Amino acid sequence: MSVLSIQSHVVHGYVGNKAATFPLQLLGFDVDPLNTVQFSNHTGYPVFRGERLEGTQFQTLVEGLRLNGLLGAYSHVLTGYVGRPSSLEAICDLVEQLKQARPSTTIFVDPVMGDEGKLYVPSELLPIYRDKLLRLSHIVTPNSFEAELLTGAPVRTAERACEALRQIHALGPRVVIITSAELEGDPGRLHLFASISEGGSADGPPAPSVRGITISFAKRTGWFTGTGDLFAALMLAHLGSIGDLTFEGLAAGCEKAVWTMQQVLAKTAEAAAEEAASAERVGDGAAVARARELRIVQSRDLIMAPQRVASRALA
Ligand code: PLP
Ligand code: PXL
Repeated sequence: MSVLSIQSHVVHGYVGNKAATFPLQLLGFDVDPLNTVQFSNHTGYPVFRGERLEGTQFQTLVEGLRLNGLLGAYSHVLTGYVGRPSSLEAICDLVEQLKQARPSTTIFVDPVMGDEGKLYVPSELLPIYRDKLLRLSHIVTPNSFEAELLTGAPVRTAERACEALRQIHALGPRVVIITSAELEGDPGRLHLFASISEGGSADGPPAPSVRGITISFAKRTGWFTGTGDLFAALMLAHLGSIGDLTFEGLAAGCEKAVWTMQQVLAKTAEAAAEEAASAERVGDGAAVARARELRIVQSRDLIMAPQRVASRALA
């Protein structure tokens, strides 16, 4: 199992490829990180420095891989934060090539666009995800804001979440996971909704049979950065190859990934509490951000031995 992981790199801290690579390795995957940006730290710090990869630089790296025959070796492609339309277009071209070189490659797309009502990428990325990359993908993990962007309507009730799952299936992917929706009348909790369209081929039109699950958990996001990136990596590892994936496998994968997220966030919150509070008192924003970095290395034993939370089947 080997993953081409197309995400950001930060020198300090744990977002993007820094959040995804080590957990994937712990779970038995070889990881080839292709870094879409190289920043000093994530953009939630008071300052950051660094550079974004140009579309042409991306293509140069891909060319090197192709000339050595390395593109056919990936069992999975994972895409995360991409800051430029030209890079996302180049990723669509690459995914098409990879699917030709090895049709069984699982294409896992985290359509990173924003959170809590705010876009943090150029708005030109939305039609490229919606009309192009999702069509090429097998598994997608939008948060509720991204699901709203992709479907054009709010996701604030369980009924609407189920409709959004079906609408996103119709854009191409066989598996859709809305990672965290806050529902009307249920503040302080988040809900994951996941579904698989069964019966069709991996690349055929979505089969009419769609089965889903939901998981509810206490809200802790917003406070941490990189949670979505870690979650996508865990999901990829626990779902395995799309060709072998069943409804039962989807449920088990989500239950394990959510359990691990809760453990990592609990460990992070515990370690951060004192440090972040004293940094906040003196108004040191960088120290607060640093205190809240995900404790991924410290969580290695938990990542390697996932337990399961409870899920409920959707009607
Ligand atoms: N926190 C927990 C406990 C989760 O289980 C998940 C995903 O299921 C997340 C955070 C990820 O949420 P987001 O994608 O909004 O960062
Ligand atoms: O986790 C999202 C993310 C990824 N990559 C970089 C970021 C952030 C969020 O701030 O700054 C570089």
